[in-house]
Amino acid sequence: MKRVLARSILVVVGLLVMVGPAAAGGWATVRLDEAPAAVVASEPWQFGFLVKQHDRTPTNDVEPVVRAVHMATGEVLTVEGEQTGEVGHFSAVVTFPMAGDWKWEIAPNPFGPTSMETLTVLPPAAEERSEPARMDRTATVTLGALQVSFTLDIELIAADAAPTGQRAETVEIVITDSGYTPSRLEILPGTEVVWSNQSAMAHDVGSDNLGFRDSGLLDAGDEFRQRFTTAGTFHYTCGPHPFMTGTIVVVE
Ligand SMILES: [Cu+2]
Repeated sequence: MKRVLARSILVVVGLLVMVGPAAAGGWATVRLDEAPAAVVASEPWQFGFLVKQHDRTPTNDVEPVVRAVHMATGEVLTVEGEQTGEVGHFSAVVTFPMAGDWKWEIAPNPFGPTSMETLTVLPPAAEERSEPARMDRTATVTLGALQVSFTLDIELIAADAAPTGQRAETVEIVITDSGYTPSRLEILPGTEVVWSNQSAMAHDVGSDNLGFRDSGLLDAGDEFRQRFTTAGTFHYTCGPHPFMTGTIVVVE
């Protein structure tokens, strides 16, 4: 009899451990004080953010970690947040080592992360010196910028000229509190996917690997658009509610 009782207690303890974080209050959101302005590589960027349990109650009882991944190289950067000011408010300083697109998230441990809108970090401003080597580099950068704006112009003209019927398709995924609908979507390359948050709560769309840019937190009624140009399978998850998952399959 004693042994049976002991085993039952062990089972109960085991269950409690498994539901621990969920029972302790489930989930939290992280919102930046303000949208990032121009963030430049090699320059410290300080920002503040608010952590709210259930997107409602500010809490200091978390250990926020900022995690960023460079989309082209996979380089990872982590920084801890520090509590400052009102309850639930933290700040952090991040210095991105290189320019480019950085996926990033803030995880208010023990709660799951909120993924932030993917950030394009700018290259450091060209230093104005007269050394020949630096002049060369500046010229290359300027040429690159010219090429970019040139390409954009062509795309705009093409979009205007194309008859409606020939425009690339747009497909909608509806976000509700029970998940993404449809949760699995097959599309052709060039299709634009629009996630539309039709729930009363905030959710996000964060690609699991480096598949596509993240949405950042989407409030009720917000949309996030992403065009898929290359074939592949792209899994994504809602940071605050990791049971919400979806898959985009781009078929050739
Ligand atoms: Cu969600």
